[in-house]
Amino acid sequence: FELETSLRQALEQQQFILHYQPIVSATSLELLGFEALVRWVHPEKGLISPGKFIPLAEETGLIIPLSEWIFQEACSQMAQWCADFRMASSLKMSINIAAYHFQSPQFLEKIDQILTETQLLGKNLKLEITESLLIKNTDRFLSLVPQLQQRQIEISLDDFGTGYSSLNYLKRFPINTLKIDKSFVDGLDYQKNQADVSIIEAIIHIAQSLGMDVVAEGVETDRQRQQLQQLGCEAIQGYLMSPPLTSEKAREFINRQL
Ligand code: G
Ligand code: G
Ligand code: MN
Ligand code: NA
Repeated sequence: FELETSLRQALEQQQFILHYQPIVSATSLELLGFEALVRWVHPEKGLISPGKFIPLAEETGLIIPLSEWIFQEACSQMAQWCADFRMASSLKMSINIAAYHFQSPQFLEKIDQILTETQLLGKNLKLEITESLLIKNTDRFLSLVPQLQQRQIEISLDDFGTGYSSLNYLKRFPINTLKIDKSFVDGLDYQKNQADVSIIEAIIHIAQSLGMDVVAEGVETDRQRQQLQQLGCEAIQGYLMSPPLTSEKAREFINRQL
């Protein structure tokens, strides 16, 4: 509860920041967008990773105001880049969506409000949801989809393959992008694990046949990048290209694209 009090204070005192990790083309390395990743800059403890405080925020209900702040911040940032860089209008900002936030009745209304305020277009936004969120909230998802599509907001399925991936779900749900989990990408190095190669191949085939794109996460070596490219994966994200970056560093990353 001590941490809960400080989490509440952290929100009031704006101790959260977003980092942005580039997502690039596997072939040309051209920038396609960023994934927003939240961090807590604790006055004494320094940077705290979301793995440590998101679960607590979920238990305490603080996840809603925190998620709304994340959404607001990521959209303002993207709108700023769109205003400053011509090429940024083709980029997508991916935001991780927490289950409670997704379930909140004001979810869509709040998105609309933020898009209006920031003047960001829906086509510059992508929502990252996990398989477990999808499976526990299928009705909610299906009722939101037409509204999101109307706004050209896309949806990625995060950590794909690690949860209860049901192929039946994939067929039924209009998801734009599958994010292949790092655990499979790890196995691509040095042919360490033939099973991982086969799984990635299968995921890419399924995605292609259902008209979805694929992003591979946690790409750390050029060998992994090459293999992914050969397997037909169009987009990659990982330390090979860049770790999550501060707003300033992400801006420099965009600048280098020009
Ligand atoms: O960036 P990092 O590796 O520390 O992220 C750890 C976990 O926290 C990841 O599973 C990621 O999806 C989650 N996470 C990071 N940023 C956010 C965020 O803004 N919102 C939510 N809901 N989860 C996040
Ligand atoms: O669960 P999700 O995919 O949203 O979380 C992404 C997490 O993976 C972030 O915490 C990010 O910091 C981390 N990450 C991104 N690229 C790499 C990478 O190449 N290697 C490792 N080990 N972690 C990465
Ligand atoms: Mn993610
Ligand atoms: Na992931």
